[in-house]
Amino acid sequence: MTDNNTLVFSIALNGYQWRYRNHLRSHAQFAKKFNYHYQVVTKPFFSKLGIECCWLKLTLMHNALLAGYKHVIFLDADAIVQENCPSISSILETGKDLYMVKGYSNRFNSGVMIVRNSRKVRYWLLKVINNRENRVKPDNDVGWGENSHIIEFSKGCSFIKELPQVWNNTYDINLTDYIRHHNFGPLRNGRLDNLLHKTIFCVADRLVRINNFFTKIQCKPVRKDLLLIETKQIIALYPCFSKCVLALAPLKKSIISTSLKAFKHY
Ligand SMILES: [Mn+2]
Repeated sequence: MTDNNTLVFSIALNGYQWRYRNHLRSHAQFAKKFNYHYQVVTKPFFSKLGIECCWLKLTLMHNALLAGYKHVIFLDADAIVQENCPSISSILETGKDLYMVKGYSNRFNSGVMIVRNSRKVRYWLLKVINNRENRVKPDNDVGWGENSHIIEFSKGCSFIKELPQVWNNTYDINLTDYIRHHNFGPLRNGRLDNLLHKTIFCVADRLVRINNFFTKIQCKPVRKDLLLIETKQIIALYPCFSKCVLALAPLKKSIISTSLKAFKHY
């Protein structure tokens, strides 16, 4: 079965474009196989958000849903889609709009997110984004990025479905999986690989600190809305986040304007 109203996207900034090029190629092949629309975001090459650029996955996903995609699949740049990965039609269930897998700490991992467009899920995404400055409970904290908030706000959500580990395998080296995610878990075991990832991670973090330092000494106002600024820049560069290329039924204008009002809180 093919679905031409589905978007597969990934974000690869701060050197991930180069480091994970083979992983990104596997995303494109998967999308092509099922006739999904595919977009990898590789610009701006360096994000001023540094390691916090992962929040862009949520703002861009929200925009793609507003643009009218029926389904949106987000894949972390360090996730590789295997050739045996089936179409998402095999997992979709009535009443379930967000599909994720739990990692080795038994908490949801946001490296693979499959979304069915609904008012509920769009509202939920905005809620998570708008709470990004607020602390999460220690049990839900993973230390950085948006994953902690995803874990916190997933609790008690009836429209979220936990998928089997094959859809985002972060720790079982022997599993015949569909998507293998080389995050900080046991699947990333090469010393050189770890070093490379750490270097990219630290450089991105330092660049942001240096930039913030110069902003301070130049007495420029700190741009708290950097996430919104970069989201807008990316939307201008990549039309699929503002206009569904193959949309059959774009969302009604009234829904879009309501959601855009909520966006102002970014
Ligand atoms: Mn990852």
